[in-house]
Amino acid sequence: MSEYIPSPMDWVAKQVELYEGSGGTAGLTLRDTGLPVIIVTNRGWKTGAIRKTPVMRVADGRNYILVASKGGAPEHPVWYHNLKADPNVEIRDKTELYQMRVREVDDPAERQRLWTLAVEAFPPYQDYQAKTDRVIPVFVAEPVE
Ligand code: F42
Repeated sequence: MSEYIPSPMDWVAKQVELYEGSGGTAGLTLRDTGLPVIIVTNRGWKTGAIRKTPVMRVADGRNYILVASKGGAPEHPVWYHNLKADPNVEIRDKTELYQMRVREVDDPAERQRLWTLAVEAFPPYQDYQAKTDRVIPVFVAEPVE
C-alpha cells in the first residue's frame, strides 16, 4: 500500500478530509457555490504516493469530465502530469466509488463538446480560460469494465 499524501493547500486537504471522512455525505460542494465536486484518487508520478484531487462534477453519461483549470493559473496543475503518467484513477461521486481510466481529449470537436458541458456545469471555467494563455486541458474519465 502506498502512502497517502494530503494536498499542501489547506482548504483542499480539508475538503477531501470532510468528503472522504463522511463516506461522501458532507463537503460535497465547492465553498459557497453549491456546485457539486467529485474526488479523484490518483498516483503521484514521482513519489508513487496516493493523491486525492477534488474537481468539479461534470458528468457525460457514465463518464466524468475533468478540467485541469487550477483557477486559470499560468501552469497546469501537478495532477495533470500525474494523470498523464498513470491514467488509472478511482472517482468518488458522493457515496459511489468508480474505477476509471482517463485520457486527455485532443480531438477538437470532442473537446469543444465536452468543454461546453463543463462550462454549463461550472461557468467560471470560461473566466479561467480567459485568464490564461495555456489551453486548459480536458480529460474524460471512462469506467473500467
Ligand atoms: N482544480 C482544478 O484544476 N479543476 C477543478 O475543477 C477544481 C475543482 C475543485 C473543487 C474543490 C476543491 O476543493 C478543489 C478544486 N480544485 C480544482 C483544486 C484541485 O483540487 C487542486 O488542488 C489544484 O488543481 C492544484 O493541483 P496541484 O496538483 O497543482 O496541487 C498542488 C498544490 C499540489 O498538491 N502539489 C503537490 C506538492 O506537494 O506541491 C504536488 C503533489 C504531487 O502530485 N507530486 C507528484 C508526486 O509524484 O507525488 C510529483 C510532482 C512533481 O514534482 O512533478
